[in-house]
Amino acid sequence: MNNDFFQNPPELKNQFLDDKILQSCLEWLLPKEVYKKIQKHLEHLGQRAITDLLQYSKEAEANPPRHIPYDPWGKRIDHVEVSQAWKNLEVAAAEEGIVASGYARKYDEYSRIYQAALLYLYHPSSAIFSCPLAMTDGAAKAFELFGQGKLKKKVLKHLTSTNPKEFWTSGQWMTEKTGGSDVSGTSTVAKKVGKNYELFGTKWFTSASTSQMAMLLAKTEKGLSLFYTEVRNKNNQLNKITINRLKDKLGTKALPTAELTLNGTPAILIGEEGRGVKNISALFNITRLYNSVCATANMRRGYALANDYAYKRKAFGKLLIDQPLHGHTLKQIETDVMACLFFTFYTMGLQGRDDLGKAIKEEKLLLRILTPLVKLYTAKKALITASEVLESFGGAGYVEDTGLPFLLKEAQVFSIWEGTTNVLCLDVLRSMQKENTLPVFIDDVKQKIKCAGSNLGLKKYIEEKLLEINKFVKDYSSDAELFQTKARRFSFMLCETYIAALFFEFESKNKDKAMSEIIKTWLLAR
Ligand code: UCC
Repeated sequence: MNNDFFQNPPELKNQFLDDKILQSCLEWLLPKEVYKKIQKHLEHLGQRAITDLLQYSKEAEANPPRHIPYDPWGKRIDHVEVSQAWKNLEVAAAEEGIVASGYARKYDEYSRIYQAALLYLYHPSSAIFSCPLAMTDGAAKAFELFGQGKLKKKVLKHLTSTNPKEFWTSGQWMTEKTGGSDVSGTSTVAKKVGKNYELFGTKWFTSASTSQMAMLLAKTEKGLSLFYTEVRNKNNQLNKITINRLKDKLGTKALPTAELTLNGTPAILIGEEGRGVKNISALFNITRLYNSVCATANMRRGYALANDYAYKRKAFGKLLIDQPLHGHTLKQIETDVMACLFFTFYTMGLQGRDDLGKAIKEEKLLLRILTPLVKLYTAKKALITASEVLESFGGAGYVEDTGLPFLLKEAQVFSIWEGTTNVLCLDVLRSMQKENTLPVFIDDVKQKIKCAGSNLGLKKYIEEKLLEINKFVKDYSSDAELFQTKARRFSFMLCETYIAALFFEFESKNKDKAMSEIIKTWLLAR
């Protein structure tokens, strides 16, 4: 018996050049000249994702943050120590313009698609620094919509800077002990002092406790309202904030998520008083899109590793890739990556149009319903995919130092934070009831299958789904409670109908056989 036997580990290639699905999607969604202009940057980031960023990400994971409540002499300091690697990931995020690209709007309405591509390449090698970036972008959006005067200018300048020395990240402190889904139970109080406020309360889940600022909800006489606070004062001390402890989480280990208490923290009201939930929805609709991009990116990283390994590992006398069932399993993963990528990037494109005020009423409504849909769908798919990816490595997928379990632990968070699957399904119903989004959704799908596509199987599938959706609404909409119990099935049905419609439209323009094969496999699995 040869006891020198070992397996060759999976290797990653340039994460842009190696990703034909991403390239096809960008080719489809972007004008030629825009795609041409951004390719160099994507190639550069695709390379960083397998070199320095990957290394930082591993180091940041191996050196999680530490809360130091007191200095050696007994003074309360609440220092959160983070690794140099985590700091490097922040520098890289600023330099690469992950948030800034969405606001510099160099590529007009296509800037969000460009941003999505950057985030997609950055995220899997970021130790989830993408989380602070999501909240930063959300805060920038909230400021763009509701901010005023000098403060708006100052905050936007920091949040959208590409200079690491100027760049700020923002926290989003919503969750209290009563829970993260039903924020109506928020007990943090805002007391008016002069023109501004002081906040008192405890925030139970505050990701990115090292951010320079945070957006949060607190109660005033008129109800829940949205506030802005700077985490540190001019002397770089916490602004009347006590960090109680850091959370010990399943994954996202490098991310300093804290429980903290506000003891009169100075804050400024953003937007209309008493409209806190509505106003913060502008923020979490952005973080939900980030979540979708990152969930999809996690899937793609898993696929890249599993696929590479399948060309190296032999079992039963053949390479894994030549084992029909294993090869098919990998193809299924690839189809899910493509479905999630197309769904997410298309929705980001709508966000880009909305940012620029170019979205017409119907597009705004479409964006409203697609945002929870894409978030819930990609999050669930990411979890299933991560589990499948680990399995495709056999025992190695279950061993920590292969780095593979990381994919599964990270994937679990996507369906929890920024709205659980159920919360989002109910948001889909909310959007239908309050804003009548479904007719626009259906019209858009119908419009998409009017194009010159030739995939008749796909068209038939979509037409059947549209009938099913209609029947569903007819059967259940008179009984709100019953409709809620069916909301998951309904939401997933909407997602797959929309993905099919996107594929149909894509195929009418793109004749790449490899992409059509993936779409065929996707359809066969329905
Ligand atoms: O903070 C967290 C951790 C941060 C980590 C960030 C990671 C980022 C991703 C990283 C990628 C790698 S976790 C906490 C997350 N929590 C949430 O996301 C909240 C989840 N809960 C919900 O979404 C609920 O559905 C609530 C809070 C919105 C429900 O509250 P209410 O009070 O029952 O809401 P209402 O009364 O139904 O809605 C109040 C208003 C209504 O408008 P008006 O008043 O005009 O009728 C709604 O139509 O808000 C409107 N509204 C929305 N508008 C509610 N949801 C939305 C929406 N999504 N879009 C637009």
